Amino acid sequence: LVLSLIVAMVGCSSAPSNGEQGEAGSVEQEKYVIRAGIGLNDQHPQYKGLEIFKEYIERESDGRVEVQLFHSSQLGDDIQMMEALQLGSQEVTCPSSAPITSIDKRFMIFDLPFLFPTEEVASDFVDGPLGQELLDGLEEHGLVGLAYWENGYRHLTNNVREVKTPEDMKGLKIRTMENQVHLDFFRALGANPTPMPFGELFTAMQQGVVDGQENPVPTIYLQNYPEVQKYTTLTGHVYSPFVLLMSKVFWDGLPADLQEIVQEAAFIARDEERRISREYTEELADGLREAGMTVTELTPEQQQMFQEATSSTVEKFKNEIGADYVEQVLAEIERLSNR
Ligand code: KDG
Repeated sequence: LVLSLIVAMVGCSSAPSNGEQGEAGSVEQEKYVIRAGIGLNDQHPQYKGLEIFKEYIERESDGRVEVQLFHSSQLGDDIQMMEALQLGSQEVTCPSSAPITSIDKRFMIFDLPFLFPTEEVASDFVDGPLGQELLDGLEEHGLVGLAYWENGYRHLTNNVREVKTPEDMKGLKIRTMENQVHLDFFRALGANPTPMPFGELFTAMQQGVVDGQENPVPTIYLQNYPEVQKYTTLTGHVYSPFVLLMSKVFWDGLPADLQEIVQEAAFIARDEERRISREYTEELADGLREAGMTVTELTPEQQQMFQEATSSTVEKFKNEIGADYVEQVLAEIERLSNR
């Protein structure tokens, strides 16, 4: 009786976690838990993508893998979550490419202003050989790049004045992502950039710590920025991809058949996430107007003024990233644009 009680107690306390087997001596297969955390909230296309990722993995693995989702920086900010992946204490995150530049500065190419003419060219680029090369380079830093999802073209919001030209940017305190190119870009426009994790942004705008920020339309709308911001200018200054990352420690411990399922899930969810993101981008510019914001579209001349005012950033970071590499990237974008 004592022996069977002990066996029962041990059985209860050893809920299988990553890579652990079920009860001793049983033929049960190993169980895995993937904790996936993001900064955006559960209304955003990124979270909808994660729901598809979860559903596919849990179904195809027959319950051998459980995927737990955390939004709104519940597990930390982008940089903290990437570090947790490197340590193996979290399994998945999906930052914008910008904070990844602290790991590999070649990711700065995505922060160069006015680089991608359309979303289609951007996604063809990231899904092509140069995008894959960047993902492959993450492995030596303890990260597996599963796929590029879409954040989209970033636009400016602020609470001080309508911005139509670089002149209107003078002195505005703008939150940027934690990224050198963005800082330089906003300094070149005469603004006063403040890098800050995404999770602190809403309160910073509410309390007037910053006057504004820049993010794609779905984020501006779904994170309720119209409550604390009056003006949106559709600058489209940068195209941000998301990078779906997995901890390499965790990946290496997954059996090959589960690795395959995870990779397939990343691609299936990517296609759907991009579709939803583009749909929301189209619909929600009007949503911003309905929510009381002044939404300003730039004329081609005004757009050109922004481009000229930030051309020094492109020149400066070309050398920092590697001139030959940047030339290769520009040639590929040119090729994809002219197909
Ligand atoms: O979930 C992603 C967010 O954490 C963040 O990357 C969003 O673009 C973003 C920003 O402005 O920080």
